[in-house]
Formats: sequence, structure tokens, C-alpha cells
Amino acid sequence: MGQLSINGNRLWDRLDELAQIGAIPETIGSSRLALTKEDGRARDLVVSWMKDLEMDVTVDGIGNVVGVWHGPKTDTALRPVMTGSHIDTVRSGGRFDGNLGVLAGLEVVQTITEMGVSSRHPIAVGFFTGEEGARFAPDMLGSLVYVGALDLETALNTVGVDGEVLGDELERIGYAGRAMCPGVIPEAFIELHIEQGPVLETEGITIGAVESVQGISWTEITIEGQSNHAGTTPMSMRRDAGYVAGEISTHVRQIANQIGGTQVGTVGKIDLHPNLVNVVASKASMTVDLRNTSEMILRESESYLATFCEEISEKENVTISSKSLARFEPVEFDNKLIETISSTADNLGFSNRRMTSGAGHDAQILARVCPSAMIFVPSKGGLSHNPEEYTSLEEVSAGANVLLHAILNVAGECS
Ligand code: HGY
Ligand code: MN
Ligand code: MN
Repeated sequence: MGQLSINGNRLWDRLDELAQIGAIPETIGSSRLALTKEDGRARDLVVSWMKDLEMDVTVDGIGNVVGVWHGPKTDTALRPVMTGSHIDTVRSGGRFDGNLGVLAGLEVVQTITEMGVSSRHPIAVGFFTGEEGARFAPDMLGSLVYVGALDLETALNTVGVDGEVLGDELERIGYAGRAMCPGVIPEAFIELHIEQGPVLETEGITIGAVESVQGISWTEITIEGQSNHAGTTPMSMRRDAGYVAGEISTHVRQIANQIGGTQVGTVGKIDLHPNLVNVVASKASMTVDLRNTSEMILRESESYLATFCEEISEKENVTISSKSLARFEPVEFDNKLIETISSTADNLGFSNRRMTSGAGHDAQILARVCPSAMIFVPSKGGLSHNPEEYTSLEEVSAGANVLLHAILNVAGECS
């Protein structure tokens, strides 16, 4: 164990090259919302790297891309051991979120090829369409279609926050593939990802063996009031959608503070209409992201929000409607795989701890069809979904080496 090691500098250089696509000026981050032309160019680059590694590359109907590698001793009838993540980013994205998991997978394949190592199972590296859900909700949309949990037609007809239709955008960037959905069920799925939180850095630990992912609830709330003159309308006569959106946003924070523990609540998006300085807003559309490690408490937080909306719609004489954009219960990963990750980190001499994920990931969706788990590496300052997101070369290399040996452990290393 340990004689095989990835080439950290090569991985680092690929992360840098990929980050240049959609680069955010004066930062190290990238902006590559799903199915934009930047996403298309990034896909082309990663596919070219897969082909350089002589992987069999397939693109499915929702644009998920999977490269499969087999060595001289591989039994191609066996299910592949799969790794990967996503290369789409949020608008203010970092270079590591998702990208690390995909490029570390390619680095694993290149390392075992160069070292003349083979594996009994094929090894697959994938990137899933629209993991972030920031343009086309829900998040993990591509992996949901991959495992058969979301119907392809429904997914293709998804309308984005910009009014574009997902299927049209997929055609436009040339990634409306022909491979079947649902995709090939892997033997196992292991995803390397940055933690995107403060735990590992605070505790000075290099590797996270992720045991679970917390529950996620995304709701779009629409508030309809009445536009009116900002100067002449007495406060008692207002039906102010802007004010109500602000109250709901404040209440989301109060719910999180009142519940405490792992509860989080975020209002990340508010659009007002007509959005003018001297007009009482007639309409507001906003999103609420609630999360908790406990399904029961997450439901509680959702009902607090619903009750507040009912009360304030009455009080402010506005109409409030809501639509679920995404809803995932907490997910537990596979114990045997988690143990493999922990013991691999131990054998490689990396400090490690068990932990849960605050962010959603494709691995939680693959967990519906095969044993699945994740490896975390630290995020500087716990920062993510921010162009200054950072993980060091040493930490990136440590994570990729744990991924290398964990994959070979499951795939059956043979020389
Ligand atoms: O929202 C999430 O947790 C992930 O970044 N899609
Ligand atoms: Mn991610
Ligand atoms: Mn993300």
C-alpha cells in the first residue's frame, strides 16, 4: 500500500486549466452555470482528457458523461467501480467544487495506466449534468436521471431561472447524448469533494470519511400584492410584496436560530416586480433553502415556514403560493465503503474523521442504486460557492491518493 501515488502537480495543472473556462476576473474561481456555453467548453476539455486516456466515453440523454477504463486484466463483464462529480458551477463558483472529483478520477486512471496496474472491475469516471441546480432545479438533476429517479422527458422540459428550457440548452451545447437513461449501475460509487465547510480545517484534519448527507428542502415562494405609488399610498393601504418577502427572509433566519443544532436556512434569491425605486412591489419571487440532518426536524422547519406564510398573507392582504424545487431526505452512505476510506487514509498516514455533509452531492443519489460514499478534503476558511474557494495542493493530492487506493481496493487491484 502506498507505493502507488498520483501526480499531484498534473492534477493541479488540470484544475487550473479547467478553471480558466468561465474564469471570474481577479479571482481563482469560475462561473459555469449548467449548459451555458462555458459548461459546453468545459465538457469538451474533460472529454478530450478522457479520450487521451483511451476511455470509452458515452453521453446520455440528459448530458451525463461517463468515461470507462479497463486494463489488460479487467473483466469487462463486471460492473465498473465509478467515481466522479460535476463540472457545472454556481454563478460565483470556485475551481474545486465538483471539478476536483472529476479530475481526480482522471488522475487515478492515468496513474494506474502509467504504473502498469490493472483492476478486475472496469473503472468509470463521470460528470453529471447540472449538479448545482442553480440554473435548472432540482440540484443533482443529472444523477437523478442517471439512477432512474427522475424521468428524462420531465428533466429535459425543465425551465431554468432564465426561462430557457433544459433540453434546448443541451442541444445547443451539443450534449444531448444517445446513451440510455438510467445508466449502467456501478459496482460502487466513491466521490472526492471539498468539504465546503469549516470542520476539517478547524480540527487540522486532512481527510473526511463522509457517513451521510443532510436533508435538503428548496421552495420557491411567490407573493402577489398590488403595485402602488411609493409616495402617495398610506402604509395602511399597502399590499407590499417587497415588504412581505423581507419578512419571510427574516423569519427563515429566526426558524434556524430557534431550532438550532444543524438547522440552516437561506434566502439566496429574491426578484421583485416591477423592481423600481418609487413603486410598491406588486410581486416577489423568492427561494428558501432549509436543511437539517434530521428528516423530522427538517419537516418541522418546513411547517414553521408554511404557517408564517399563511399568517403574513392574511395580515398583509397578499396572496402567497409556493412550489417545491428540490426535496431530499438525509442519506446514509455504505458502511463498508466508509470503512475502506478511513482505513485507506490511515494506511497512507493521513489524519481523518467521520463526518456528515452539509452540501448535496451526486453520491447521495448514486446511493439509491449502489454502495456509495465520499471523501472530503478541507476548504480554506470553510469557504465555498465563492470564487476564492481554496484547497491546497497537498490536501488535493492527499484526497486523490485516498481515492486511488480506495478505488483499487474495491475494483480489485491486479498487476
Ligand atoms: O446545494 C448544494 O448543496 C449543492 O452545492 N448542489
Ligand atoms: Mn459540488
Ligand atoms: Mn456546489
